[in-house]
Amino acid sequence: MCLLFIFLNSLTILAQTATDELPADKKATKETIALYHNLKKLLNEGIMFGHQDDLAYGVGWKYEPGRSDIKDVTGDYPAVYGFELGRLEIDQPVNLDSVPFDKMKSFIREAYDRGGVITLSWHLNNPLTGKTAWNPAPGTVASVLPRGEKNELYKTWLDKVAAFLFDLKGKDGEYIPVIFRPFHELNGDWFWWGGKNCTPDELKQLYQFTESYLRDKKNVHNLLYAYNTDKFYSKDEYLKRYPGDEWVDVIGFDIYQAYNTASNLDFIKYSGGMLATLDSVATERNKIPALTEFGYNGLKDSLWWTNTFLKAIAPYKISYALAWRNSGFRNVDQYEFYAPYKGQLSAHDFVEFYKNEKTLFQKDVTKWNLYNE
Ligand code: BMA
Repeated sequence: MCLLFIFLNSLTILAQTATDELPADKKATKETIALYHNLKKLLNEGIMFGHQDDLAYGVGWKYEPGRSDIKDVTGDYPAVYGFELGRLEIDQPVNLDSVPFDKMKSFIREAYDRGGVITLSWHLNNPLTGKTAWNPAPGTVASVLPRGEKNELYKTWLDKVAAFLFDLKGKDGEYIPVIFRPFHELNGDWFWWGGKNCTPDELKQLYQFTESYLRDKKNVHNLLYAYNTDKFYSKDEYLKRYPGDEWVDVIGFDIYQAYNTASNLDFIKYSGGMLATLDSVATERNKIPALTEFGYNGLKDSLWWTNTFLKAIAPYKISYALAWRNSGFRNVDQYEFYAPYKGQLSAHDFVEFYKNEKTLFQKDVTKWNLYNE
């Protein structure tokens, strides 16, 4: 009896610890905290499928209300919806992939109303040169940090991000929680914030400055923060630019089936190694692991979803996997799509992937009521 009491008591303590646990933003809204807890719980249920710009356009269509390539193929929406803020900072009405920001806000509200998860990336321009995110001019990160010549400019850019986030509200006026994924692929050399273009310490300061400005100065409290590398080869490399546990909620990396992971077998092998490392970092640091971007452009393998992708991800605990955007065909040889569309070669197999018990789509997560404890 007494032992049973102690056992039940310790279970209660464990349960309390889990629900008392807070994300990086200790003042996060209750919906954001609920999402944070539920994402952790869902790690035991399966992997949510996500798709960038899913509601905005697909292969051969743009801005058709309610449409989604994923829905065309499976009858259901993805569980996670990625959108992109690039060019918001320079007051453009449309982002760098031609999605109008006002439409983006409606898509976000629509996805949230269905109980979906929202994540935002930001390919922000280079503040030092005025060129794009892909302009790795030396000294850019230093120029953005406090006392740098572009710090004031950068703050005005963050003001615009904050204004965008304040405009995301649900039906009861609550702020819509968002997984914010700034400075992604931060170990690669192609973005001004990445790899050899700044020191690891500068990147950490940039991440921390950005987060504390949004959270503590602007009082944005509907964000979970994602730390996001590209491919990596060791735990040390993965953590080299990590800003610290107190700044991060979600940890992830991006991987495409291309270059040195172009074959199915290499993709399974390399992503498996990275996912194993990610899982162990997530467990040690109590973070939410995610495959923050993935894709096999053109999907030229009719069984890719079950024979390659599922084999690559199923052994691991991952909150979600976000397929990159279906921008479509420019001509027969020039195309960009990472999810199937109706009639596409891998569409049939994608339905099998959808039916697999490991994968979660909109209908699965709606039941979980992710924004309530
Ligand atoms: C890249 C490509 C580009 C796009 C950019 C930002 O991976 O999809 O076409 O402009 O992401 O979304």
